[in-house]
Amino acid sequence: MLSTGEARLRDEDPELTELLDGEMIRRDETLSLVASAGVADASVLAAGAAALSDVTAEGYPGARFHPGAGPFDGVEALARTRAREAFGAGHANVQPHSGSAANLAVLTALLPVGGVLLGLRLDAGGHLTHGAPASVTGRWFEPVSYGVGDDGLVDHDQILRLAREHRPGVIVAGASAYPRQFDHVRFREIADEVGAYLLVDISHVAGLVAAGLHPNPVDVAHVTTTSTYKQLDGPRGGLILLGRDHDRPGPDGAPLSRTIDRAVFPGSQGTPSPAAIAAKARALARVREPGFRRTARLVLDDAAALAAALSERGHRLLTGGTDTHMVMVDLRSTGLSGLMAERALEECGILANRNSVPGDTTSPAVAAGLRLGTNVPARRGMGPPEMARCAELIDRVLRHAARADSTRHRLDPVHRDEIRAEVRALTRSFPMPDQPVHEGVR
Ligand code: DSN
Repeated sequence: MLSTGEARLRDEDPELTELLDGEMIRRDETLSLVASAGVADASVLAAGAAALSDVTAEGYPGARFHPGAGPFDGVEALARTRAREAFGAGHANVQPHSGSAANLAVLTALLPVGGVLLGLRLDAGGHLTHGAPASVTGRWFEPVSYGVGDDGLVDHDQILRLAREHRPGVIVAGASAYPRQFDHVRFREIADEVGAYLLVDISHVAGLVAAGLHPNPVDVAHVTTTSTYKQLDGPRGGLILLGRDHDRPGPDGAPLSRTIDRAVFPGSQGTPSPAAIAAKARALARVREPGFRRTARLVLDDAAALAAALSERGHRLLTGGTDTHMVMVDLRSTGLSGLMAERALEECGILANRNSVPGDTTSPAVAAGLRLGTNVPARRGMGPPEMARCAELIDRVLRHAARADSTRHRLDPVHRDEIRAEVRALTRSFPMPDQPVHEGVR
């Protein structure tokens, strides 16, 4: 039974419907190992598609700049409560439109223009919004970056040395492409020694944190940020969480929570997205359910199995393995760039994105590494045996790609079709979790 909206979409806009149906098929038939990808729960999508799409209400619950926000006030208050409960936070702001928007708001709250920002370098796994030159955070602020040691691990001695030398106003712990846990307590000690604020960005591991399978930084950091779509099975969006420091005075003398809220609205965003906040509220309730924790456990087990199987096949992994959902492959000894590997895998129905690795001399658009993650396979119910199978398929693709025609970089069609069929058989055995599907697609 189609909803009125879906039926009209299908009748009135076949061109768009065909593209959307194509996406449903693509999701089903490809094996996504994109580390930043997740799967929004069907109930999350339903909450985000509800009537709140039409609400315009700047401000916060009980203090709006538009009338008619009663039900939305209740939804935002619920989302804030659930965010606090999910992460043991003293204060939560659920309005950021993304993790990047959350980081930008926090940095503008804590740092003056030109203030020193110490974060992980992009090629060592840092995020654009941690002070990368291409980001506004690298231009408004004075970025200083730390890297990793020869073992691939964050080097706390280097961070301390840089912090003493440059006296940052904010130190960022967290990454987009780093497969290990951060030592939040060590970071806070360094921040306290130099009088910096500590921002921990848990976008990539928020589900593991919520499930209690990864250290929770909320009470250690001054401020913690996350996106909601990677591991929380939520909508596109961001969260800002404050722990035991939420009431202490911020840089402007007001309580830190108020300073952060003002930096989101009116500081860097106008009207929030009420429908997205409803979807966040739903996702934040799900993280407390046993099924969510079981999947988070599987995410970790799958990543460990994938890393072990790739290592056994001779692939070089950054840091030698993983203790998150992420596995980083260093391709420098294979003759393949990250771009070549990504394209060859995609030809076979396997999705994983190219990524810079420490000391990379190629551009980020080419990159010498490949980033894998297990959020999506775990949500499909794939376990360690399937991860061993994935490693075998990836290994075959990369070996064929390394021997491929060096000018065209195309796989032999026979090999490609053979592997693609095996990928299809695997994905057919583990369908995507229940989500709204356009009639006639399956
Ligand atoms: N931060 C980007 C990533 O990790 O892929 C997108 O969320």
